[in-house]
Amino acid sequence: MRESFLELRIKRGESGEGEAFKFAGIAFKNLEFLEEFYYYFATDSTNERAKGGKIFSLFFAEEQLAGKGRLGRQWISKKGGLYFSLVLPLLGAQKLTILSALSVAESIPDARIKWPNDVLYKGKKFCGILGEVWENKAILGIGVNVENEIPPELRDYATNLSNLSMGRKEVFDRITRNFYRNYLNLITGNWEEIIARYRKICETSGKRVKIITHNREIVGIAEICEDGSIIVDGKRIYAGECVHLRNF
Ligand code: BT5
Repeated sequence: MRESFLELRIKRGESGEGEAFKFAGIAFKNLEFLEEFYYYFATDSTNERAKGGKIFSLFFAEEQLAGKGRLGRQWISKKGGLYFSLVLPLLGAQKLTILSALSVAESIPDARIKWPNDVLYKGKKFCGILGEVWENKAILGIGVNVENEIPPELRDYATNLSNLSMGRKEVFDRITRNFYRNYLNLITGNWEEIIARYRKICETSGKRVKIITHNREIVGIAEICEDGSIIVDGKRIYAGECVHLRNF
């Protein structure tokens, strides 16, 4: 269902006052491919809005009323966080998701990744990534808890970045800058460099894990493969829930 949300469309080269133009300015500066920036005070989900967008556009919201996680789960998206989705040509959703997680992790000191796409700070999740394929487009949704309060029911495993002195604009600036650098590597065939850095920053590499997929559970030591999939107990897995277990 599409409700009507106030939408501001900013094209490259347009200027104006206010928050929307500040975030748009950062996005246009860092993402050289970007043509259009859509801004919402509130929307259902930037991934949903992005489905109607052109390739090389970005959808940004101050707040999401129906933020989505994977497999129909909810992403709580209160004011104070960053919620945005990029529309890109289809280059393999898995690779783009890996690249996004790496770009976020490289933006925050001491951040780590839990395979495939959770980004952790002090062991707790502060960012989630939702990659979707829609028609001929890859839609990459990135949600980052920056200054938004974490609801009590999530506090055991979720956190925000409020004790780092970085506001939303700085976090957005770093993520988009790193994303563009990594994206150039991807499109120029330099994937090995990305996956090498991903492996280093991914806590799951070499860990004892339990992987839960729709039809099985596998326990063993994890190895991250070249394409971003994982091998556990000799089995290759492309998507699933990953639980880190204690090593013996
Ligand atoms: C994700 O799903 O981690 C993907 C989240 C993607 C969010 C972005 S925001 C911009 C774009 N527009 C959208 O509508 N979505 C994308 P998953 O791995 O399924 O994790 C979801 C689970 O994380 C939930 O079931 C909760 O347990 C937990 N969770 C929900 N909100 C959270 C939050 N704000 N911070 C940390 N954990 C949260």
